[in-house]
Parts: sequence; C-alpha cells; structure tokens
Amino acid sequence: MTTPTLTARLLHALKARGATEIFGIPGDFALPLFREIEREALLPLHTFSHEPAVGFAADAAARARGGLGVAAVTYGAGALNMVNAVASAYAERVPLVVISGAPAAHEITSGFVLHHQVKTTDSQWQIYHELSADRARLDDAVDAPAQIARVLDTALRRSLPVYLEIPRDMPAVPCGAVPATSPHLPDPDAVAACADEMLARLRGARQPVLMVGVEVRRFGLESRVAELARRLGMPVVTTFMGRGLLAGADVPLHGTYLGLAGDPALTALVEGSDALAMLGVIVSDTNFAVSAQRIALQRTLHAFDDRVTMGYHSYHDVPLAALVEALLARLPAVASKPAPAAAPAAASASAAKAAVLSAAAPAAAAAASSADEAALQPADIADALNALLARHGAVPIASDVGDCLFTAMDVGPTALIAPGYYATMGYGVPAGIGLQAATGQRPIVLVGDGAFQMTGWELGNAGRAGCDPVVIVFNNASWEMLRAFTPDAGFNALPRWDFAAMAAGMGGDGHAVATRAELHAALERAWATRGRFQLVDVRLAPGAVSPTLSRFVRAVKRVSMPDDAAG
Ligand code: TPW
Ligand code: MG
Repeated sequence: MTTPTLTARLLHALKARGATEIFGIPGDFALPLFREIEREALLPLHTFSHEPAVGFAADAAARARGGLGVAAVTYGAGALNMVNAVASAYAERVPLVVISGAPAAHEITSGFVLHHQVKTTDSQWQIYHELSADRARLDDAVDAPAQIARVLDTALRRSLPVYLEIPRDMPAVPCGAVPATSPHLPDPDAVAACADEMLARLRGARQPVLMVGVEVRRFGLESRVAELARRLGMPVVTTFMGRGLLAGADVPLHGTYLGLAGDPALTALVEGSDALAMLGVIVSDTNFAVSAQRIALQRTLHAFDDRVTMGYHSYHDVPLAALVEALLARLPAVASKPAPAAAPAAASASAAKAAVLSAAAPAAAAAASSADEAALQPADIADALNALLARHGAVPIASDVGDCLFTAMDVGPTALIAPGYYATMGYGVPAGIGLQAATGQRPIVLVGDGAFQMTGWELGNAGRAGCDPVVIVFNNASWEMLRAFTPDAGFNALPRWDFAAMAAGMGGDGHAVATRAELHAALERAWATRGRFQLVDVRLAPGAVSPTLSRFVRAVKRVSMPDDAAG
C-alpha cells in the first residue's frame, strides 16, 4: 500500500472535525489539489460558478451542521474573489477552512512575475491574515501534520475562519497522519469563580433575562443552554443574529430582541432587566444600536469570545461551553415539563396565528376573498410561510440581507441562518445549497431581487449537488431597504426582472405570483415538488415593506438622525 498523500491526510483531518463536503472552484494552481480530492473521494466536492458562492455555501454548511465548513479555491483570482464571504464568516464567527492552491517554491524563486500574483507572491497571505484566526503554508510534508492540526483546531476552538495555502507541487506528496484534536482545558478555578459570580448576580436580580446569541449554535451548545434556561427559570430571548436558536426547545422563549424595531413588550423586558445574561452574543449595532443607550452594558453579564465580562471586570479564557457546564453543575435539575406559558412571544404568537390560518385555509381557498386578490405585501409572505410550517413542520430557512431578513423575524420559530450582523448580500441562494448539501434538509431560501441578481445563478448548480431548495424572491424591483432610508433617491430602482421565467433554464421550476391566493398555491405546489429547485417569484407592491423594516428605519433615524426623524 502506498503512503497516504498530504491531501488524504488533510481530508481525514477535516472529516474528523465534522466536515462532510468541500465546496470549490478549481484553477491551475489548485488543479493537483482538486485531482487528489476527487481521487480520494473521502468528502464530496460541490463546485459553483463564482467564488463568493463557494464561501457562502461552506459558511452555511458550518452554521447549519456544526463542525468545519470547507472552501477550496485557486490562488489569486479565486481566493481574492472569496474575500467578502470569508470576512462575513469572520465577523459572524463561522469555522470556515479556506484552502487555496498556490505557486510552488521553485516558481516563486523563478524570477518571473506569476499570473494571479498581486504585489508580491504573498499578497494573498497578507490579505487572508486579516480574515483568519490562524494560517499555514503547507510547503513541507514533515511539518504539515502538526500545522494542519493546529490550524483546524483553532478554527473549531475559536469558531473563526482559518487559511491553508497548498503549493501546487504538494497535494500528492506522501505525508504522515494529522494528530487528533487536543482539547483546550481552561483553568477550572477561573471557570468556577466566574460561574459563582454569575449565579450570584442572577439570583440577586429583580428581573434577570437570558439572551442567547450565535456562539451558542457555533459551539453546539443549544441543548445545554436550553437545559440551563429551564434550570434558571428565566425568560429567554434571542438576538437578531441568534434568531432561530432554541426554536424547538422546551424553554420560556419570548422571541427576538430588536430594540425599537421589535415587539415593545419584549424590548421592555430586556431593557428593564437588571441582570441581562448574554451568552455568545455579538454586541453589534444591528442588534443594539437602535437602543444602545437603553441597555446599560455595566448591568449585563456577557460571555463572548472566551471572555466573560460582568460589570467592570472580565474573566479571560472562560470558553462558553465551560461556563455553561459550570453553571449547570451548580443548579439542580428540574423535572421535565412543558415550559410555563411565556408572555406573548412574537414568534409563537405568529405560529399560533399560522395554525389558525392553515386551519382556515381550505375554506379561504374555496371562496377566494378579496384580500386574497390584493397586491402582495412582505407580511403576506410571512403568513404564507407560517401556514406552510404549520402544515409541514419546521423547515430551516436561509435568508439573504434585505427586507426578506426582516420578514423572517415574523416566521417561525424555526432554524434560520443569515448574515444578520455583517450583512452581506448574496448569501441566501448559495447558503441554501450549502445547508442542504451538509445536512440533507431541504431549506427555504428568502432573497431579494437585488441579492438574487448577485448570486441567484448558483441555483443552476443545485441539482448536481443533490439540492432542491424552495427559493422565494422578494421581487420589488428595488433596493427597497436602501430606498426606505433614502426615499427620494432614484438610484435604488431596479428593472423588474422575470425570475420565474429564468428558473427552467437553470433546471428548476418558476412560479410568478401576484396575489395571496397565488402565493399560497405556488408555495404548496413548490413544497410538493421534489428533485428540482423551486423558485417562487413574488411580485410585491412597489414600496411595500415589512412591519419590522419600517420600525427599524424609524428607529435608526431616531437614533442616528434625530433632527430628520423629528421632521
Ligand atoms: C454585497 C448594501 C444593503 S440592502 C441593499 C443593498 C444594496 C438592497 C437589497 O436589495 P434587495 O432587497 O436584495 O432587492 P430589498 O428587500 O431591500 O429590496 N452590497 C453587498 N451587501 C450589501 N449589504 C450592500 C451592497 C445593501
Ligand atoms: Mg428588492
């Protein structure tokens, strides 16, 4: 038997750390790597049309499944095309492994300027330095196993992107095995002191609230945090970024905190808390700016990025998982029973409404009321989706940025992945494919027409990756979210593209809908049709926005342009 190659060793190490597939686009510097990946057949390879989609799909795979996401690209034109997607993964704490082909050592010293080179042969390395938590250039088969282990383990431990550069003469060289993950063990005394203080503060509080954010999902802690919430018996909310967390869990989940843009009762609950425990929360402007002055950060207990800050001091090197376990160890188990009825939760209220709607659906369909024929609003899409969820059970959602993401706040509770903080457009469609490739679950993709114009073409690659997402295009012939902030600007208008008509050319089915009755029928038909992607092209009334977006715009204007908002 021949010795395994560097590529084989890398693939095994990726698989051992949860990767289930590789997304990529080859190029000459990456051809030897891709040939080895295909030959080894250890992880399936899914190719796309444009590198942003490679990054978004790998990001979505990691978010939805847990473990590493893997994006393989070529040097220069390929890797640099993916910069924005990796930046998004960094900002939103996704353990994404970028593997790039690169020139071989003898090419670097050849005296020629190499194609795809920017300023120097390590310009790309410098750029990725800014986008990654750790990195290695695998130019030595002896060092490679330890380097691979270190870099991949950093990605998982910190839940951040990492970067591996593989010179094109290296993929097939014989290489030793990559060591298994070595667990990171924080100082138990520090963890204990931190957990004791947090519990004391929560017990002494008048109105403690538990807020859960993305790191809870990233570190695979959902069920442990749900158990913690039950034992603490405190109300639980998610952040905007954490929407979808604990969706199916038996906990007193009140919904998603959106500040001035959200449900006033939930906002009052959070902002009135004298001990807001934020677990794995990115304290970003989109989460908090619309009321930054209302949450007194010195009254919060904030665990994020291996650090726990309470009042005016911080504990370092207290990973979220260790903190959660230490808290659980200090709390008695509670008998498992349904959570006490939570105060009106936006999400469950709308789910209840959905159940009512769906029960009434046959009658409504029989006598299509005039409302069913009225011009569509984004809120109608939320209603139709809730009806679909009520009939068919929870379905994971991948959302783009735009009013579709604000509309998603009224859908569910159900799992949701979206770049809610970094807010890059173009995520939805490739993320839906990445999610399905990695988990086998068929997703619903929510995407605006502007964002679809960026990456919607990737649907043409869905079929061969075994994916058949249901894609809902919020077709408002506009960059509506921008128009909401600058209503008098002309540049936010888009031509009305016929997305439904394009679906067949990419191997899917398109449904154009303009009324509620058509929307409900098209969604049902789309859901019933398997094996081809389904595109529901929702022709929205011009200028129509979701209730959450209109509150968000008003809130942002009030906070950042108080003089304007007054007028
Ligand atoms: C990669 C800036 C944020 S929202 C938006 C833009 C251009 C308009 C979105 O239009 P769409 O959705 O998709 O039709 P809707 O509901 O607003 O009509 N480039 C990137 N990312 C961002 N966020 C922008 C520009 C932006
Ligand atoms: Mg639009």
